[in-house]
Amino acid sequence: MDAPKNLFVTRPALPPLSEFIPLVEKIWASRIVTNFGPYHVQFIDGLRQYLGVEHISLVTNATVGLMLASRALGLTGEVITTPFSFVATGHALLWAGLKPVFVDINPNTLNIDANRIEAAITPLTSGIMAVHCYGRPCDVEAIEDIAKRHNLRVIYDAAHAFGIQHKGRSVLNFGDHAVLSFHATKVFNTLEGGAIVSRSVEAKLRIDRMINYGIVDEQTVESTGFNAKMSELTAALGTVQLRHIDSYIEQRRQIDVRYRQLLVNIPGLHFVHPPEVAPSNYYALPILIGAEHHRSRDELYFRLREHNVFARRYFYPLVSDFPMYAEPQGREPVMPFARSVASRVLCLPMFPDLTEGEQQRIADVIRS
Ligand code: T4K
Repeated sequence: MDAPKNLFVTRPALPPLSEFIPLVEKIWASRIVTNFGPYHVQFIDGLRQYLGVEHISLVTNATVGLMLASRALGLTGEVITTPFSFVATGHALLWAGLKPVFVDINPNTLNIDANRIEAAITPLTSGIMAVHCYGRPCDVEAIEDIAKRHNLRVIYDAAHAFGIQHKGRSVLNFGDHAVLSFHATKVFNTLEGGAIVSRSVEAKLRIDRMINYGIVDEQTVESTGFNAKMSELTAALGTVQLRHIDSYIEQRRQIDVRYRQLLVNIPGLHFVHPPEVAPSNYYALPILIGAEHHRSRDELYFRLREHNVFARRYFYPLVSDFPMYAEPQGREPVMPFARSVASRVLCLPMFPDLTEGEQQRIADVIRS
């Protein structure tokens, strides 16, 4: 008998190739292939409308976006952040020459616990980099209040937060900058890519120069900028993906509903997000495996792998546990909630074309 098909934690949603090819032909004919060409402009317009944000700059990926946003804001010294994220969040700070200071998470939202931020502020703190983990909004009002009172800048790592609304407006409108990822693994993807959302036209202009070596004009360079420009091919793909994003999210919603039916009443298996939490983009399907489950989280992870189901422990280990973040002995941050969640979390396959049969297969392995 053939081995069952590999089911990965995610699979990029791609539009019909026939929709993309005519755009590639136009790019080939025009020879305008990068440096803020017509598809770049068109993609920005589409995103502004879809997301409900004013000022957007396109970048090659979110990691570089986070790094450049930190530089553009002139952050120095220490930046308060969450340990429960993909390693890119911390790495972007290190690349910007900053020291990440890790603060524990709220065990319900898995986002940085705003109530613990003030205790971590020192005279060296210049900013906060918070993550809307799995697309669930941070406590943006509390963070804004703290930032105002302590004169700190705020960057949201919104890699997971495409299309997320908070109290009737885009969550991307909070903070000095919010940074999206359009990586293949994301709800909205352009293979690689990302965007930086700015609060003002001046801030956007600073970012636009920052992603183009700091160039103002042929004779003027205002900052030590970088090259983070999105190519025309990527931007063109983005314009096509925008036509399909609503259906991708709807398919994800249906998968989320089915998982909750298939995995109901399993002792020790808890969904991170209650079903009533809305609106979501259904970026991931994180579950927590507690002591009452008949397997540990890692036993379940390996059991699924034996059946060709490649669930992932996002985010384990904690960012703060990687060697480049090590603190001298006795000065390690104490973060019991983040540590506990990292030891129990498992993200199940979640992508638009996951079939009912495949979901049943995953549920059968978990129950067996
Ligand atoms: N901030 C946060 C909070 C993030 O989660 C991320 C990225 C970033 C910042 C940085 O964003 P970017 O700089 O990437 O724009 C993946 C992604 O590479 C990464 O973008 C993502 N977060 C992270 C959560 O997941 P890996 O190393 O776990 O990916 P990988 O290659 O193991 O892929 C996961 C599964 O996806 C594979 O098992 C199969 C499937 N897959 C993957 C790719 C790349 C495909 O089916 N096709 C593909 O082309 O990091």
